[in-house]
Amino acid sequence: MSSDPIYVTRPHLPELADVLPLLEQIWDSGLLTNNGPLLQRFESALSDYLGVAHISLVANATLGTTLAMEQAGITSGEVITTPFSFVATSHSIKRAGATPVFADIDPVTLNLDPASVVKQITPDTKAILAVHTFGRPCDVEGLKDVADSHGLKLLYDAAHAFGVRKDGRSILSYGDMSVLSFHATKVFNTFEGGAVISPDRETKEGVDRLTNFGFADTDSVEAIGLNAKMSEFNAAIGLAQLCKIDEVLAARARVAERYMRYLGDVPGLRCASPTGESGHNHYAFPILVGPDYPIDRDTLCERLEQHNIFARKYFYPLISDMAPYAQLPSAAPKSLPIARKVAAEVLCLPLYPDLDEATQDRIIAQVLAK
Ligand code: T4K
Repeated sequence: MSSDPIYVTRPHLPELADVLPLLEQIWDSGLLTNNGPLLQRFESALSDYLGVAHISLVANATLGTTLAMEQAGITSGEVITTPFSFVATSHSIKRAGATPVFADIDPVTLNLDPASVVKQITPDTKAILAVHTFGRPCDVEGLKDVADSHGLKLLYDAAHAFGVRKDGRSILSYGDMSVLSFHATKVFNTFEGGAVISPDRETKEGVDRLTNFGFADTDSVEAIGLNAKMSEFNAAIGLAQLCKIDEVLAARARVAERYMRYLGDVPGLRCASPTGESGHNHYAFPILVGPDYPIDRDTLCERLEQHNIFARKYFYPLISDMAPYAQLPSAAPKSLPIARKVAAEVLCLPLYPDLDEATQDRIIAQVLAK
């Protein structure tokens, strides 16, 4: 049996044969960044693939979400968000100039619970920033009702949600704006990268300006933008990745379905991102290690590590327990009971397209061991 370390994810790399002609174009043209030809091609190809019209490519999702907040006018006041996410979600709110306010999550979807969001609304609330956690769609209708009835903007951190669809429609088309991540660890990667999805051309142009220092044209700067541009190299990787993305998604589904077959009925374990739902991208395979399982989550994680299997506690600790946020009133220990329980039980098992069955069997055997 191989003892090579098994990480929670292993980035999918494009075929070199698909990348090299694109790199040659960069070398020939000398155009390395600043809205170059490959970036424009990638934006258009992605727009066709995802079925959303207005995409702005960015350097990463953290900058993308910060700029989306700014473009939506959310630069002060409060933004209601989930504590059960990667810390970048709250950092983007703070970086845009607003304050995160944490609401609790739904125990089944692990996404922001609209009923808990309502309880946190104050006269200072400006927006909701929800996360399609592990690629599972939020209650988009419930959140829209809350946002509409209180005059709030609704933005989605869709870092995990590449290719996810709901009712035949891209999940990225819900809400005011959405932001994808193309980080190495994501379903679709450009090494580093991301995209902001806007509802119309005018909003997209606003995001594009903010991404490029606020330049409207060579002679005029209209906003205090950032440098959040994607380079031609990352765009080349993205174009090459698109050639194989359907195979990647199918391979992820096979791995997830196999986990489900072996772990779906284990007493005390809940597979929290069920397979079989249409429009799923199998971003991760989170299990919840409950009190009826023979050992607790941390002990299971350590047991796996002893066998060179590096599952990850995404997302523990909660963002609301991290130093920059722990003093906020909405982060109080008695708040957020469901998020707290989930964070104490969650463990994401390794899932990536070329996880072979023998390696997956090693993981499953350790989860099932008495
Ligand atoms: N919103 C949400 C909900 C997010 O999950 C994220 C990012 C963001 C926003 C922000 O998106 P970006 O600004 O990054 O576009 C990782 C990623 O760095 C982070 O992007 C991701 N979420 C988060 C969930 O995971 P770490 O610190 O846990 O990653 P790391 O380096 O420990 O990698 C995990 C495992 O992956 C490693 O054990 C080995 C493997 N790996 C990783 C990399 C980077 C590789 O095999 N190759 C690699 O190149 O944060």
